[in-house]
Amino acid sequence: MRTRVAIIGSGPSGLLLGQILTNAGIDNIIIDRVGKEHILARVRAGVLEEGMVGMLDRAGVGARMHREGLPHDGFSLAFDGRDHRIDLFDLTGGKRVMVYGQTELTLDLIERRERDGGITIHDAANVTPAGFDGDSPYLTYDKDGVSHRIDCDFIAGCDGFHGASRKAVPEAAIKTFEKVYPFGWLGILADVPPVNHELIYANHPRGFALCSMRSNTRSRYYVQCSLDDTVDMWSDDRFWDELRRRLPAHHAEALVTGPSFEKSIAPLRSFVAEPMRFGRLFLVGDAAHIVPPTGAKGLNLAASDVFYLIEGLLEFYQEKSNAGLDAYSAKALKRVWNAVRFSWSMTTLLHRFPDNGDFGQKIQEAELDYLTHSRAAATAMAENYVGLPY
Ligand code: FAS
Ligand code: PHB
Repeated sequence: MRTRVAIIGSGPSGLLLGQILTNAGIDNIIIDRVGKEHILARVRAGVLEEGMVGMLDRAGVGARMHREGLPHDGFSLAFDGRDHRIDLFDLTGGKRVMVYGQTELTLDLIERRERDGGITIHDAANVTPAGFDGDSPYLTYDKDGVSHRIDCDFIAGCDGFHGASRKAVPEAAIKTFEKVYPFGWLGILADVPPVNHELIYANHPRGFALCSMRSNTRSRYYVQCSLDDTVDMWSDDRFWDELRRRLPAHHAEALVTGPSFEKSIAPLRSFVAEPMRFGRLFLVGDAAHIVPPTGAKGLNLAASDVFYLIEGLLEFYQEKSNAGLDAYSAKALKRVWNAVRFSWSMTTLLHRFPDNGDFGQKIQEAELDYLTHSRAAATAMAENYVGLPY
């Protein structure tokens, strides 16, 4: 087989890149090691920056998001028994975020690709990028006991943190930066109305909690938990009780509970690989960087990576210029590090760290108090939350 751009990974990065390439008439193949059902069963992000909304519109898959998504003009910080709204729309001069589940946008992208007849190879084993240090890169993979090869002009490594792309890069050619946080997020989905019309990020001495949603009838809640915890240690009753204890009383009393239908624990880390380009291999999204979900940046960074890579590929094919591809890594990393910093700062501000002690809790509460009384401080948080420009 031969294509222009071979994309490893059929998550949001790979699907978004593939669709915009297809719309531009640039041939591409997506290959993934799992099936569509597995991809759609993953529950992840929920908050989209305007940049991501724009990229989904550009891909031609924004209709259901605009119909069913929830535009949010603000969120609340809860601490010391009270909460305070961060008015994103006012503080950023009219910007907002869109609440729309990653699962839904992934389905929208998959269905559009299928309608367009785009090639996606699922359940491919041993996907291996090769030859990307020259002008004739290719992939090899196994499927149904047969080995295959795809020759291409470029390889996009959209295969997430545990993927094959970054691992195919010679160790001497890549530098990684990592910080692992000493706790995880226990998340549930339940078909109950959200406790609030906007998100609530809670700092409590017992630990962080987040009240989010997928619709006006489906809630997404998280509590900080120990890395030693397992899902079966957390009954629904224990979860709801702990969430109530971490929220201000008026929210705890209003909380509508019910049976969860999804429950998982995610570890938190900050990770960046530099550079994000190796000859004709480009790392995109989680393959290149991971952020703690506290700042709602992970999925949104995938969109800005795709934006910069698309710029470079269109210039290459339409103007015979390498300038955009040569600029990809530096442009993407500048925005990545800003998001890594913001996600780190939100995580540091809102979570209970084992070695912080009471002094650390008081410092967090002082910073939260400053945030809720200083327009300058709130503006800095707001402009990072809605997303810095591409
Ligand atoms: P993805 O990991 O989504 O997709 C990678 C794809 O590559 C997968 O389909 C995988 O099967 C495939 N793949 C992997 N290895 C392969 C190989 N060797 N060969 C072929 N295919 C391979 N972000 C937020 O903003 N908010 C959140 O609340 C949030 N929660 C998260 C919870 C979890 C448990 C995780 C892991 C991430 C979470 N994220 C969150 C971040 C998440 O949304 C990512 O940013 C987003 O999925 C990035 O998309 P991709 O880069 O496409 O990577
Ligand atoms: C979610 O709805 O899953 C979500 C929202 C905001 C975050 C993290 C996760 O910061």
